[in-house]
Amino acid sequence: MSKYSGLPLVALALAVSTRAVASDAATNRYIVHFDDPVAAKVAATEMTHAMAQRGSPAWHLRHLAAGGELFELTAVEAEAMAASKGVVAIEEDRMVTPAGGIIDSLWRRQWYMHDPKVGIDAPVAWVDTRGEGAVVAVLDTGVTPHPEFDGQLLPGYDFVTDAQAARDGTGRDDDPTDEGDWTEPGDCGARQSTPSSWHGTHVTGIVVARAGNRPGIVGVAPEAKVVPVRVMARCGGRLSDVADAIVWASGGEVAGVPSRAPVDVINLSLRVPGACSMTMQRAISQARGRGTAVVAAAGNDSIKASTVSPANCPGVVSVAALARDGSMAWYSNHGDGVTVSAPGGSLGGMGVDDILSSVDGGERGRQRPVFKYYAGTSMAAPQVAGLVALMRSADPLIGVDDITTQLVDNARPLPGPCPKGCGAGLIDAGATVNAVVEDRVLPRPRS
Ligand SMILES: [Ca+2]
Ligand SMILES: [Ca+2]
Repeated sequence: MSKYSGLPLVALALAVSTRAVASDAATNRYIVHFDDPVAAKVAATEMTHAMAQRGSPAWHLRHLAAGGELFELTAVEAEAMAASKGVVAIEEDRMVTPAGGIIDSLWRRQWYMHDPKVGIDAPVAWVDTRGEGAVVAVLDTGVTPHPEFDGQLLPGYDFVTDAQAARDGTGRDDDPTDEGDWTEPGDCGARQSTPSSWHGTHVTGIVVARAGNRPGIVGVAPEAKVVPVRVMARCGGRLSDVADAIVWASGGEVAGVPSRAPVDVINLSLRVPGACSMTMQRAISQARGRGTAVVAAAGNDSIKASTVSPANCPGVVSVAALARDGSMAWYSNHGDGVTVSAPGGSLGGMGVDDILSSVDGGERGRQRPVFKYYAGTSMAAPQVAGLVALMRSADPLIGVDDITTQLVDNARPLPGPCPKGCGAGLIDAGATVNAVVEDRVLPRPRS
């Protein structure tokens, strides 16, 4: 007869599942706290002896540095111990999971982040880093206020020289807010009017939407920062403004604009038909020379990526789009000009098969922050830019060429057909960041 068996059972912070109680022999780990820490070890040893004498599959494992004795116990022994003299609490030694849970309510709709077959496997990368210390410049239509951007943005700039297209009454200025790119019939050579796209807000959310605020989404690099740079407005933007913005974001001098430190990566979800212009190539080469990686959308023209710029500019990581089933998206540019692929959405009328991110709800001007599904290589590229931010966070010294190599070497085989060419395959954030971390520890051989 045990010396504890006759005592009344009083549960003191005892977390015993009903399943554990049902099986007398099953053991679990418990941390036992005694009112007298000095006497605790002695008491623990005595209890172990007592349990051993009555043949219980339970034992004392060790003393915890913060106080408390770790036991392997059956539920019956745990209940008895809870009632023992000098025991003030018994707690289950619970499993702790990395990075906590994701509470953002729209997370499950972000298939592009976590789908086992066609997602980029972002949560695996987050075990190592969520992008702390890395900076991404998004050269786009600007940004609108959104709860997903609270604390996520660094000061940006408006590089749109055309004040009329910009709709803010000024040329260049330090406010990158998107004023809307809606069009009237006849604008931009189109017969019909179009609503504002809030394109830059969508792209920015994919990179850096905050984690842990509900309701909402999570960006690929939620602890990184975005520098919003406005280069497009009504009817698009000028090559000259984009080139200046690339120089500025990468730490170069642009007349009349206060310079900034080079960002880690520039995202260009934009394209112009034709060969890579000297203007674009010079800007991109300078940026890379200052250590800034450049990621560009392959384009949505269903043609060869090598025929649109800046996807075809040397040194650029160009990104094709995959549909929900893992095959090449029907609209995506493709072929030799593609470096890697990322989910871009099916664009088949089913919104849920597209890419969910942040936008404004206004048809013309800004109204309120919302979330919408968009599809395109514009949505695929910022997933790669976000991954580059994770890579730079894991290894701030990784060079622009090694970034491309790691993205290519760690891409997964395409989950679906792409006979026209989708580059090295589907980016794999987990594998890529793991490889960068490994190479950071072990010096990489250089030729
Ligand atoms: Ca302006
Ligand atoms: Ca969020």
